[in-house]
Amino acid sequence: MCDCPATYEGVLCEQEVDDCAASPCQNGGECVDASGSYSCSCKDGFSGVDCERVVSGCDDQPCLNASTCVGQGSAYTCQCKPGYAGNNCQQDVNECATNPCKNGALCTDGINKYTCACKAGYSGTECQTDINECATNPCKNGASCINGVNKYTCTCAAGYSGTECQTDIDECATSPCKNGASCINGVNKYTCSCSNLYTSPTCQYLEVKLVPTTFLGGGWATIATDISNDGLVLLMNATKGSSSAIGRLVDFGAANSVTLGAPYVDASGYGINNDGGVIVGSGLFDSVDNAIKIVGSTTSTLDLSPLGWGDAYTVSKAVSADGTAVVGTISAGGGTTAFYCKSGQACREVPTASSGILKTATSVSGDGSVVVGYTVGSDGSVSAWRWLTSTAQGATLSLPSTSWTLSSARGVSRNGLVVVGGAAINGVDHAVRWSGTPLTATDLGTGLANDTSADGSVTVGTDAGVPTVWFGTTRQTLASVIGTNPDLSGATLNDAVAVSDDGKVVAATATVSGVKRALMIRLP
Ligand SMILES: [Ca+2]
Ligand SMILES: [Ca+2]
Ligand SMILES: [Ca+2]
Repeated sequence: MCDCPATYEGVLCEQEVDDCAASPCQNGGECVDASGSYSCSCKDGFSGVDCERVVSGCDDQPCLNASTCVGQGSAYTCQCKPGYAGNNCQQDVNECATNPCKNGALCTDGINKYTCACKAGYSGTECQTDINECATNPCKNGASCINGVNKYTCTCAAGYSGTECQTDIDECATSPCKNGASCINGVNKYTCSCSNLYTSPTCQYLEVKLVPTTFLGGGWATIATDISNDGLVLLMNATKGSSSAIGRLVDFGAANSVTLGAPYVDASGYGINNDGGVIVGSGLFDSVDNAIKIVGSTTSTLDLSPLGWGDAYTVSKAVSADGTAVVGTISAGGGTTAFYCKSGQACREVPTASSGILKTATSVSGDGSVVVGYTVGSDGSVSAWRWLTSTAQGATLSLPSTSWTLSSARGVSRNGLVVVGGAAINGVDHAVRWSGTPLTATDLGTGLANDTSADGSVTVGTDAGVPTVWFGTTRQTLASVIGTNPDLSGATLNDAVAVSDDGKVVAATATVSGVKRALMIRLP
């Protein structure tokens, strides 16, 4: 018996072993025998030494990015993770491709996601939200806020400025207040704190006040006749048809009428005392004008009986600042003379050296001790006089030369030392001031002076219908002193009749739309 090598068999070891005998090839694989071995020729779809293994398309791990491979024989399908695409899931899907980011935001592609980098002013995942910059109420002082892109715009309320309207505009910055007035900055306005010389709103104008056309219900002309020594009360006559009434304008304020006691009907006022508490003039009673004195609300006729002129026309022309002395005229039988009535004394006729057919007392000093006026002679001469009531007789005011004629005294200063009036110089009317010791006439230029301040330094009058002011002997038209004042728009100044003791307030009359209107004027 032969001991055969491993790959042979048979009695004589003549036969090679058939290694395919055991059919090692699976799945239909064909076995090919060899010496001591075999090989399998596999059918399609199988592999391995014995064709034992089914061939798969996934064998080469074609699916990328952690996708799942599903083999179908040699074919395969990749089941991609979210965010990938392609047969082998090799492609990172561009989630930015659909432009998901709004309002100009920058899109950054990620794995199964995108990230939006918003432009300033936007928020939200997709930058879809316009941030409301007004939400924090950045606009101050009542401004309205307009929401913009990455910004806000404030529309300021009037009077404010700045990005956030935080600044109160200084309306005083332009120095709108004139004549040294202080300016108070307000909200969208300023207020000028005027000295009492000037009027609001900008203190640009000297204060003036016309008697309103509504005085006594309207339709009355008003004519200034005097001003109280303290400058607070303007006295005026109001006329309408044949009616006349006394009115006053108090401290540039409201005008009111002076109520007459019975039995007076119509009345006119010509003189007022220091504070306006005493008014003198004439009141109609029994069809005759009577010299009256109004103290407070009491009207009385002056008792002129010692003068013996009977039922004459009598008129009070002026009253002393202290209210105790009244001067005026008595007219009867074609003549007129002047009277002087002092409280506690019988009334007297004014004694003067000059005699004539008309003697008028025009003014009296503060304490009633000095009276001035003028006398018209039967020859047409006119002479000014001044009477110190402590003396027996008044003296004619001297004139410097024979070329001066027709002198008249119209006003006397409170201290009695300065007399103003007029005279004809070479036949031309001139304003005159008598002052000094002895009283000496000074030519103030053409015109007529009506009144002067307490010390005689400020004189008012009229030159050919143009109201005039003299500061000392320097003359100016009243209009030029006032300047262009809107309160006098359309007004033509006619006359300046009186000035306060301090020389600061003038009583005057203007014509507005054909109607006379009294006014107070503040001087600088
Ligand atoms: Ca992606
Ligand atoms: Ca916004
Ligand atoms: Ca302001």
